Amino acid sequence: MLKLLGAYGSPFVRKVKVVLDEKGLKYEHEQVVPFPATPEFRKVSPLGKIPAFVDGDKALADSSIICAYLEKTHPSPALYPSDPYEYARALWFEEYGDSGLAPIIGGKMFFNRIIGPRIMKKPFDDALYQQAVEKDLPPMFDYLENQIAGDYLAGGMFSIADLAIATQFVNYRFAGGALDASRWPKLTAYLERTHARPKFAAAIAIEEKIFGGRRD
Ligand SMILES: N[C@@H](CCC(=O)N[C@@H](CS)C(=O)NCC(=O)O)C(=O)O
Repeated sequence: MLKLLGAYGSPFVRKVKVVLDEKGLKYEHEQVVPFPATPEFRKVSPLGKIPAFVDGDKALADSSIICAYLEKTHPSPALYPSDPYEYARALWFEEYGDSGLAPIIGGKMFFNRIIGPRIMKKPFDDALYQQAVEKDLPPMFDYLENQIAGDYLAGGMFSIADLAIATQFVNYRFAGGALDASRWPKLTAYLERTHARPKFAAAIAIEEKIFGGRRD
């Protein structure tokens, strides 16, 4: 049995969930909130972060590693381009989402506005939020706008690149972020298309019930 461990609201857990769903796999999804990570959870995720993943007697942590494993164990449909350069570009966009967008959208916006106040009893820091929206993100959105040439970011196919970028923008929306379609028209249309894919839309719909409403 395959098991995904990690909580709704995490862009990294969502990334793995949509990979599992796109590949049509059956799995159990156990909600694990890592604040704090228990010693039991650290046995499968030594850094104490979500997601973790269990396949029978095998355990893995980190969304990128789990997705790479799933591609090897369940190659169809492929979610990584086969051309070497496009494959590497897909990994680059995955990195851009995970290490570029996530600390800003996740840390300064989503965590700051939603998780901190709701779960950690930490007050919302408006200055930090505005810094993300006004200073940090616009050049990153400019970069992405310039990278979108067709429907997808890499290899002319829906791939891990699109998943890793689009999942961050789900948190952006949950945190109250709005994208200016007149400034970033290609990015706006691209995200609408990607989020409307049936598996992505279904994953978002579940979380919308938890994070889509009132913001503290
Ligand atoms: N590189 C990791 C990042 C995972 C990550 O940062 N997860 C956050 C939640 S979105 C977490 O578990 N944070 C708990 C902590 O840092 O202690 C991945 O891709 O899985």
